[in-house]
Amino acid sequence: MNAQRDAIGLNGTWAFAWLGDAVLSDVPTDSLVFDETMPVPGCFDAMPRYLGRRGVAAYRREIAGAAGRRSRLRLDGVHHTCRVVLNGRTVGTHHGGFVPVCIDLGVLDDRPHDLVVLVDNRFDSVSSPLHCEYFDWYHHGGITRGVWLEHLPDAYVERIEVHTLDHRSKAVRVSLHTAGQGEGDWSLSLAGVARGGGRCTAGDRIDCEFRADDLGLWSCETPTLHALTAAFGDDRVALQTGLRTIAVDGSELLLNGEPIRLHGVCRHELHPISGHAASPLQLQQDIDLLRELGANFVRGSHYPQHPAFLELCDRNGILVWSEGIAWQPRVEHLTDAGFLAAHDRHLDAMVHAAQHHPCIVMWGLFNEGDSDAEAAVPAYEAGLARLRDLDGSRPVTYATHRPFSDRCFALADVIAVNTYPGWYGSSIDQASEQLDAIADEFDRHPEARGKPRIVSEIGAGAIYGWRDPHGARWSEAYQARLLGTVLPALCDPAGRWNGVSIWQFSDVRTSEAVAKALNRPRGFNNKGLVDEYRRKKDAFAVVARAFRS
Ligand code: ADA
Repeated sequence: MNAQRDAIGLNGTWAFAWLGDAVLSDVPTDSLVFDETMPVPGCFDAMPRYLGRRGVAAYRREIAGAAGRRSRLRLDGVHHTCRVVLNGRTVGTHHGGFVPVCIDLGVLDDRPHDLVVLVDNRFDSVSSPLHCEYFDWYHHGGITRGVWLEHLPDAYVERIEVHTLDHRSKAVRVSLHTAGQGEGDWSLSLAGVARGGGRCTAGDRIDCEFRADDLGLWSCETPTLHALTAAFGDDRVALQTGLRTIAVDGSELLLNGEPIRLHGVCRHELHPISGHAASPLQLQQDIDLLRELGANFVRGSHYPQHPAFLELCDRNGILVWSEGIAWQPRVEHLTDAGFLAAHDRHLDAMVHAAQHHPCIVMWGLFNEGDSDAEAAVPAYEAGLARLRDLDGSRPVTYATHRPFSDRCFALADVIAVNTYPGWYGSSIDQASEQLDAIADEFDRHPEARGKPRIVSEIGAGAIYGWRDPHGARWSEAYQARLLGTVLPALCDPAGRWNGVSIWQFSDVRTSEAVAKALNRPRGFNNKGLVDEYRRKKDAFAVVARAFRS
């Protein structure tokens, strides 16, 4: 699914109909009146006329097939639930956003065919258990990422995995996963060096080793990329990848054998104008700000980031913690078969889509789950094992907010803690001491001791433009002072931490319920270093100094 083949882009203006309270599975698409238009990708509920609305919306356009080929629809993200109808017949359904979904449309002739994508952005713990209203961000709906029409031969390339085995000898293993029906010749080529030529059968996996002596390694300072192409039968795909190893060695995280310190931020993919549907320009603006900050790390909180954002991180040497969607999943979720099955499918889709990106430094799951409850341990065990099975070449982790009672440290390669000293329940004067107490606990803890550790969230709320001479809570000065106090210890190369991802990159809207319960002024989580329009707060310069020191 990560394969980039010649595909027809279906982005643009689609016909649109708002169906409100309709039941997604029952909507008869032949009688719908499409009296509006809507941009794709886009969040319909970020448009002024549908702000805050929840329900079913229908998008429609025509597509054409290609003689003798199967057509496949690829939606890179659709929220939260969708049903795809072709010429009046349902051809697929999908639950859960932030990951790609592919739907087989069968063999179509080259006349116009009627494609309707019905989306539902309501919360439903049964049909869409990974999206819940209580999460601390606003969940938008719509076709939020790109849409593509692929015309596939009978036998085709399904995906490609890249594992750098050794950064010294530059040994790389490329795995070609094939799918469809029949046989075909296969070949792989990395930076112009070709391998293969044998025949294989659709469904086979071909592992091929390259020794790329004269190719540059990928690193944060020199993010060299190389072209990788794969062919199987009449299908050919191309992508960019990089050669680098990531390993945990005792308490160090190593990139190409060298200890690395992670200096970064947690990033939501949210903007007041476009919701979750970031444009290429917005993604580039975020990258430019990250570079200005001197960040070498982004925690994709709390879901897989846009494929184009990962490409930009590849190109700009920014490491990414790619995280499956979750927010404080409780024992009742972590022991629920429906939730766990949906979560497994989500992890598979996340890793399959992004495995070849050199920027991804680790995989993560279950942000702030009930990792201190015995009943939750099997879910952590199974989820982290699944990530390792999907991709054994990267460390796995989860963010805990229970550093003194967590029961799952043994299962993680990197210990990650979310903590808010100086913000929730304490003052800035106590912050450094509180961080030290967590580091002491990790030094003592038999299962956390000796592993790399990062502070995966820390920060303070600041209302953009509130420059209070007293430096009171919610002022820009308070946030700047808090981060200026804690960052020196977190960024000290000889210190007790391997890195930090500040909460958070930009302010984001949260749900009404959370705004009320957690005291969120403006209905926003205001802990951004920039506000929701990416205007810098005072803390931005403080963080840039700490990251560059
Ligand atoms: C948690 C959570 C974040 C955010 C943060 C906060 O740590 O992981 O998503 O809600 O708290 O701002 O309080």
